[in-house]
Amino acid sequence: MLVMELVLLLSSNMIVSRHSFVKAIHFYLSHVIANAPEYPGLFPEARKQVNAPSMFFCRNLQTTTYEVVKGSYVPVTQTKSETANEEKTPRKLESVGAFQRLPMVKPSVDILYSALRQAKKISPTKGIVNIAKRERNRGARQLDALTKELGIPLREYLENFPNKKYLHHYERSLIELTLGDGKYEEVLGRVNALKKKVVSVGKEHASLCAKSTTKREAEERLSEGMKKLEAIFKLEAKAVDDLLNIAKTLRAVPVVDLETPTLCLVGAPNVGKSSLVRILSTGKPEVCNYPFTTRGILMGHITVNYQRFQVTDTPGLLRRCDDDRNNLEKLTLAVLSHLPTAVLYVHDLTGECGTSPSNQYIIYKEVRERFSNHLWVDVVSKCDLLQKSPVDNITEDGDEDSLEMARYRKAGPEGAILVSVKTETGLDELKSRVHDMLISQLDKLKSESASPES
Ligand SMILES: Nc1nc2c(ncn2[C@@H]2O[C@H](COP(=O)(O)OP(=O)(O)OP(=O)(O)O)[C@@H](O)[C@H]2O)c(=O)[nH]1
Ligand SMILES: [Mg+2]
Repeated sequence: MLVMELVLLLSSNMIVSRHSFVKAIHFYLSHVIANAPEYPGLFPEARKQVNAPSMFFCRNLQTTTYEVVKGSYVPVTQTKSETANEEKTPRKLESVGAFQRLPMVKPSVDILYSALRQAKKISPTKGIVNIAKRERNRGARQLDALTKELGIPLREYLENFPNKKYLHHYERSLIELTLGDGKYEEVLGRVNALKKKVVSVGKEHASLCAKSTTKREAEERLSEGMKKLEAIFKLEAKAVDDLLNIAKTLRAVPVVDLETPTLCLVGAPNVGKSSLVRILSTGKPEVCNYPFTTRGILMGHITVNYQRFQVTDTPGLLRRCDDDRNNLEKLTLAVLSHLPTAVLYVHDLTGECGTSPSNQYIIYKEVRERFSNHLWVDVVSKCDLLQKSPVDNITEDGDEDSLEMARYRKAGPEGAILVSVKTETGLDELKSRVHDMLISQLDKLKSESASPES
């Protein structure tokens, strides 16, 4: 680089005096030596300069000023515009509801056969008398039409399926957890590749057809192009059908309104969450005596004094670290992390559900701590089965943690309501506590949306 600068200087007649020539040589040598590790003490000021923009002592040579950007020198003009682009206000995250706006994807066979039908209807431009010309015109137009009919729906899907990074955090998590990590982008990538292939092959064959010299040649090229486009589309058609399934799955995810207070039922698997959702709301989730009956986020509604609230049933949480959690458990954590919910935490101390009270206590402590900013009500379920408490005597000589766990095993966390959906015990108190909490949640949401930060 420096040699080139020197040659440039020498050849451009810009070094007008002997003095400048000597200075140029000095400058060149100083840079070479300053960069040589074996001469650390030489030309200290040049050594300082090697990390600074090159300076030129000849008029008109330096046309732009340079500054350091990300460790390399970039002309200021370029830097400014680039930085301006980078500093553009980041695009706002979408609110929830993006899945309801997904385009309707047609099955790949429908796209293909409708495209073939439309293309075959195309007739040559009127007024062409020469048979060969007319035929090649027809062929090129049909191939062009087929390319468009196949490519346009794909382009529309690509434009209307949102970029995951602009989605609300909750919906982004739902995409990852319900479809699998990277699946969404992978399928869109395949659709994009198919679109590009269709366009390039379609164009190529249309142009070949347009160059035919005889009617027969034009017909052959048309038929060849049609077959090729059909084959290409069929080969990768699964990408379109995968996209259709993605849209179906995402559209089926319950719609959450962020401005409506939401009650979220949380607890270990099989503790009776769904049974309570059925009692408290319009939601009718499946109830079964095995863990992970609830395999997604289910929504119901409660109406109190004309005010509508949402209720979500969630999959159960097991005692394990986050890395080991399955996607169902991660869904529950995503709801708690990204939606403004009040929590109804369900504890089953009967030993029926499959998770021991001690393990439930550990899960509870962790979740309670992690989501300490949520409004919260605890409920001990299946109290019809709790004839005798599992721990009769709480020994006062244990440490504080074990005492707390012993108390938990006896009656759940402090203030928990004991309920049974079988005998209807405690349900009135539960409903009243839930309603109070949802009203408080409503006030909380109102004050948050009124605050300048929000
Ligand atoms: N005896 C009794 N059984 C109950 C009560 N509540 C729920 N059950 C039973 O407990 C089992 C689990 O109930 P679910 O409501 O499906 O529990 P869940 O927490 O939603 O379970 P997952 O969705 O698998 O996490 C079912 O067999 C219910 O009939 C109750 O109050 N008393
Ligand atoms: Mg359930």
